[in-house]
Amino acid sequence: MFEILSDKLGKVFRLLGSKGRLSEKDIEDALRQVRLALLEADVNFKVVKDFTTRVRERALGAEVRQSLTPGQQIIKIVNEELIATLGSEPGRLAASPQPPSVVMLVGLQGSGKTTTAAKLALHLKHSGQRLLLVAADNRRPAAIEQLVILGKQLDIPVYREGSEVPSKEVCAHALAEAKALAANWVIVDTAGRLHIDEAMMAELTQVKKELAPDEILLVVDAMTGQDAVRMAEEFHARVSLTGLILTKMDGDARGGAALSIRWVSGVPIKFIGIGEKLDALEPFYPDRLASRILGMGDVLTFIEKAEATFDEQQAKELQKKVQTAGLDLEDFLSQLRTIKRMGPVAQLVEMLPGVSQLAGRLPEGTEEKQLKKIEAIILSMTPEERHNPNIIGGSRRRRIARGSGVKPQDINQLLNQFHQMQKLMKMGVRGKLPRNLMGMFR
Ligand SMILES: Nc1nc2c(ncn2[C@@H]2O[C@H](COP(=O)(O)OP(=O)(O)OP(=O)(O)O)[C@@H](O)[C@H]2O)c(=O)[nH]1
Ligand SMILES: [Mg+2]
Repeated sequence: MFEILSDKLGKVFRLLGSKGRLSEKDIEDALRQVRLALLEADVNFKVVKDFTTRVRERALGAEVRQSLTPGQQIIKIVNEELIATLGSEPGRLAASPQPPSVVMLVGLQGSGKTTTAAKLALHLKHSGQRLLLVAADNRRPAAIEQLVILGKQLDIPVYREGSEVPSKEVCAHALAEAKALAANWVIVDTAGRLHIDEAMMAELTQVKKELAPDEILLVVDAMTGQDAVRMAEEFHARVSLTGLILTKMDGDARGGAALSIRWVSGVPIKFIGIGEKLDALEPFYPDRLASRILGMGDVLTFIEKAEATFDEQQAKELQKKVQTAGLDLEDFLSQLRTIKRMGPVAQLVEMLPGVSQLAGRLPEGTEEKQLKKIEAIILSMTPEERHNPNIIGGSRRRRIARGSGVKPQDINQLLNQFHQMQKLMKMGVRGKLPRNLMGMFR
């Protein structure tokens, strides 16, 4: 969903990262690009305006100017402000102190309420909860059947009555049934309409009164863009929502709804639906979505892992070296060994943005082999060559190739990768660690 936006932001950041010092103009230019990218992604203009104001204030402040890696600092600020826009808290359901906890799902026709009711039930069942699903959509008999079928698939009981019984009564009876079954969560599917209208709101208000739900979640189709945002505002004004579930996040919409809805409506996003299957529901983590949008994949997890392995002192020394003398192949080798200590390369590579695709094309074990090869080459060099690879000419190359059992071209390739990595390292050691890895598999 966020590919285009991700792509555009990636370009802006690469440009920023390639500069040592940033002038005010560099920052303004970058911000203009970020703003355009967000508007093109259909993000609400007020959200864009607010967001860029916050980022500008911080980007022009001391935090960035005093930093040795201003490009990185700006990415960090964008990431943090993006998280703030998405709502800093991860999505969680409020449980009632007196079970059962009641979740009421509302939304327009076709937004995914019935599917989401089943998904949510499965999600809670996985964490050991006892569920009751309630078919309170009596607008058409098929809607009741749909939930009953889903309940059967999941082996979760569904409370239903005939479609002539008013929803309000169905709900009252369902609560009694939940107590009888000792269910601690009740999930209620309600009827949707094509448009918000009085009849719909009146019915929802009645059902709400009957249920006294702990959560009233609006199910919105993320594919509908800014309509979804307006919908959330309107529903919230009428029935006081406690949260949002964005469905069809697996679709190819531009992502504007997801990015605007929290900020505009003030209602937190609690879950996202990412497919038609019943396990395609995820709790909403603003930080994860932000890093996905910034094209950082699971880099944060990766950096944490790397930091844990890479001892603090070693990292500092390396950073100092990069800023003064530059990095040599000895450092490259020690970094390589650190990476090896971090575990199976394939698993690490999967966490890296863009690389997982590449890794998918490599035959199993290739990365490890590649690492061994690089290690052999560097070990066949003299300390002088490792420190200053520029002196490696034709005859030295042949000698190293013989010593490590590779072709002279392999040495060229390694040296090219090393130069690329050197450039990246100059932009900041820690944040760029994952990219160094990438360089080696190119
Ligand atoms: N790709 C995708 N499809 C979804 C998702 N959630 C729901 N759907 C599909 O959206 C369609 C409508 O889903 P329903 O759950 O029937 O929607 P509803 O809100 O209950 O609809 P009404 O009861 O008619 O108001 C179905 O085809 C679902 O499979 C999702 O996260 N991703
Ligand atoms: Mg339905």
